[in-house]
Amino acid sequence: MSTPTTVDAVVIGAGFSGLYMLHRLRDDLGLDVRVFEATDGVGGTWYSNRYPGAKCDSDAFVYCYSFDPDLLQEWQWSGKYPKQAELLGYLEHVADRFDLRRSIDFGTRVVAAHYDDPSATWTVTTDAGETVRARYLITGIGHLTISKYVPRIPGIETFAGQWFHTGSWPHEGVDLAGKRVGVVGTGSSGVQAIPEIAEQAAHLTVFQRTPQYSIPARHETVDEDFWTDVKEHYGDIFERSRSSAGGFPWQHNGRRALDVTAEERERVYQEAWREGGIKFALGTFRDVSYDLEANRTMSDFLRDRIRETVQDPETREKLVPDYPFLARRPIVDTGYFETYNRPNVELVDVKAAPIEEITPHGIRTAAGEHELDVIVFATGFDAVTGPFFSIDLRGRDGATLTENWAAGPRAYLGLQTVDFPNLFMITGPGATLGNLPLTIETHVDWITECIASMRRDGLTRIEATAQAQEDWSRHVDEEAGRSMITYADSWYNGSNIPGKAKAFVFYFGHFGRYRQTLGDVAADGYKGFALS
Ligand code: N01
Repeated sequence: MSTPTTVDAVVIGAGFSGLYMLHRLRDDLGLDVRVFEATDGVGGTWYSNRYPGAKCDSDAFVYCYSFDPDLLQEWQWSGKYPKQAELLGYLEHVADRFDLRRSIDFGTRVVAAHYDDPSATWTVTTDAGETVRARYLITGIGHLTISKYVPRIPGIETFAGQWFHTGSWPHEGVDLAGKRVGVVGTGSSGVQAIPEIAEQAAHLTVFQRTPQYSIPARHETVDEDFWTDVKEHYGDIFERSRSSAGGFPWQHNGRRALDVTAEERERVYQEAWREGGIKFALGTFRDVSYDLEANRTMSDFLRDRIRETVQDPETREKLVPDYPFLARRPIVDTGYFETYNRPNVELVDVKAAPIEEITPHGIRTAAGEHELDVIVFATGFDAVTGPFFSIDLRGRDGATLTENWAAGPRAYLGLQTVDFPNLFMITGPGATLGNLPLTIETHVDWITECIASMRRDGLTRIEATAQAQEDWSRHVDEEAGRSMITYADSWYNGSNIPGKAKAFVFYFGHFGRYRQTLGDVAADGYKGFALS
């Protein structure tokens, strides 16, 4: 073990969060910063998720950094929802443009971080055996990528073919030509992967437990004129996004779905449907996100679209969800439902006949065996807590997050958790989700200002108070209770992993008002935080 070097701040992760945090602390505050990144490159989720079809399903023109007007003008996206390689290229460009790589240790995983109260510092240990002492520890570890989830299915070790998780797809790709492929899982990753795999493989079997709603991307609805207009109005676009409900520049139309005629509802939904993409979820009636009856009109519209797309009557009915749209994260697809019309694609309902085992030849459900050469697990992640629990984090008096978060993760404003002074979490539990790059910028800017203010005032320790954390967590639960999230199981409420504590992991309130709250808390002398 080396003698610890001392820096002002350690940042874990070099994705969207870590890169911008480094830039702000090092280049704006002049701090000594070390960033540790477990993989060999920048990009975080966009470095790791390389499965066929992986692309951004938020609109790229706002799924990017907004902090530098020149960067916004000089970068040109190729289309509405760019592929993984383009997103990764963007983050590599940012790393080079701001000379960030020289402060990042790549291929270096933080294995432990222990807090020492008398000195108010963190001692961080890496898998290279290095120890670094820092006043501030900041996590930019994401919600998902680190903690891939593969269900424990008996017999997996006997499988004679190859299997992969979408989140750790080999960088050199996998040759699926002529193969019989099985995809388990139809979340955002599965819905993106399935159409591409169907094109490559000889035969594709999709093992679906819960059907999904999905909105067509309609890449063709943006063109040259759109990009010219975006670049001219970027300032305004991000201003609107920052004060919006979801971090995007779209607003609902101000009306309630049940106040208008059925014909008018149909007209509004059809218009948004023709444009496609995530705007469909955010840009129609204001009550579809919280009123079940209003939501039913939108869910019915979507169910009709599935029924008119899928030709085989039996397959069609298996694909129609029975829970409300927006109860899970909205998905945007390119040809997802159309894929089930291909002769080489078969849908297996594993809720009706569960998977019982993996055999040397494939997957056996309660209804029979499906022979496969390759199995793709698009089965998601042990979200939010998984990445934190993968590090031996010890707070004051040896407190651990595994114990403190046994009933579900809690953090004040999604930024700090009790017993862990000077640990900031970029988009930690209880933070808004929204348009993630904008949420990340919101947190990074807040943390930067907080550290700057502490240094000005000669303060060395900041910690969320128990009362503030409790009050915020109650508010998080209330807002989630008002949303559609309560109507389905998913990683949003901790119910995707067997045995995991069920808890709402994000703040589903209004994005703009959340930003306002952060500003007010800072202006009020960091209300809810104990500083010393
Ligand atoms: O994971 P998921 P994901 N047997 O948890 C099924 C982000 N993302 O990787 O619904 C059979 O959503 C499970 O079934 P069920 C985005 O935030 C972003 O797809 O639980 N099936 C479900 O179908 C997203 O929300 C982009 O019944 C099993 C699937 O596996 C998040 O990542 C792209 C099973 C898991 O779906 C996670 O998405 C892709 C079992 N034992 C992802 N266990 C962008 O474009 C699980 N399943 C930005």
